[in-house]
Amino acid sequence: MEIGKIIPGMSGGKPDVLVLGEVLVELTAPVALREADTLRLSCSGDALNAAAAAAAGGASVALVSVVGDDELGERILEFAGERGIDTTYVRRGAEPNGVYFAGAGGEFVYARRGSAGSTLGPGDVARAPLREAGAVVVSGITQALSETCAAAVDAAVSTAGGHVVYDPNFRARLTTAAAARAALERVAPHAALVTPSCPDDTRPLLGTSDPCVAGARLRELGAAAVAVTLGGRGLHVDAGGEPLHLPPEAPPRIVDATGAGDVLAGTTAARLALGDDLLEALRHATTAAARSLAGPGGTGWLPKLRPWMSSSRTTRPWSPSSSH
Ligand code: KDG
Repeated sequence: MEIGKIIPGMSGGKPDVLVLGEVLVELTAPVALREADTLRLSCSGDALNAAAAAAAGGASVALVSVVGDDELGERILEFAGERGIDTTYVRRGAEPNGVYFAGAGGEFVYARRGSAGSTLGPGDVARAPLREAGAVVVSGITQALSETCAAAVDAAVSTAGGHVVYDPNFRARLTTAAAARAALERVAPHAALVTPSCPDDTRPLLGTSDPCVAGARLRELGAAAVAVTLGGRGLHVDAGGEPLHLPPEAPPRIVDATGAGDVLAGTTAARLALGDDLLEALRHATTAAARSLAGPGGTGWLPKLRPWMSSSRTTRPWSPSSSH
């Protein structure tokens, strides 16, 4: 078994952030998929997008994953390395990499069953420094890929020594609402932060499109804090006191919204690991997520974050009308 490339100056050190999950080959059409004859090839997947954002957010980051032992696997490792992600804990597998096709009409088609990434398991987690990392990012997508992936997430969250950041990321093409809800219930008690999107995650997983109710239900399930993402309307934050509304930052321009939630989770994990409090971390993360919309593909545009300077946005107590 060959393990991925080592980033000079970083390997051997303990990463601030570990991100678990599958990296996907991303094929994007400039038109609807049914009409497409040319595709742009890049690399994506929630784990890679979150890891790239965490690195841009100032953290040292390592990916825990499996990629194919082929040319596309090489490309993934190079793509990750160029974004400052340590791939020491990426195993090379005999299976091909998972792929998704994205069309201009918002279509999203997977070819990932039996992929290298879906063979990730508890053994891969055991080789990674889970106890030492300041934060660990896991997602419902990873839990939905295979039994071994679900077991890897269970092992990671119960071993993690730092903040567990969990994005439920419900995907009806990968799992059922009942299975995803059970997966969420296993992780929530370990989570420092859960980042469901409303209503795409909250309706199937929590039976509500109300961010206040979603936040409260996740806290009842054991999450220490919840940041419900409201698309262009910002975040609803419930950390146990009075819930807050964090307004959005205007994106410089909108090129591609894919992966904005991953950028939010990865940046928040980075900032928590580096010592920010939750609201500071989330402010950085909303800035990064808004900027990511200005670039193509799942990783989007990820400039390095500067320390939080803006005083133009304020947090205010949550009221139902404040999200509209
Ligand atoms: O938010 C979109 C991303 O999550 C994207 O990278 C796709 O990882 C993905 C998935 O499995 O749907």
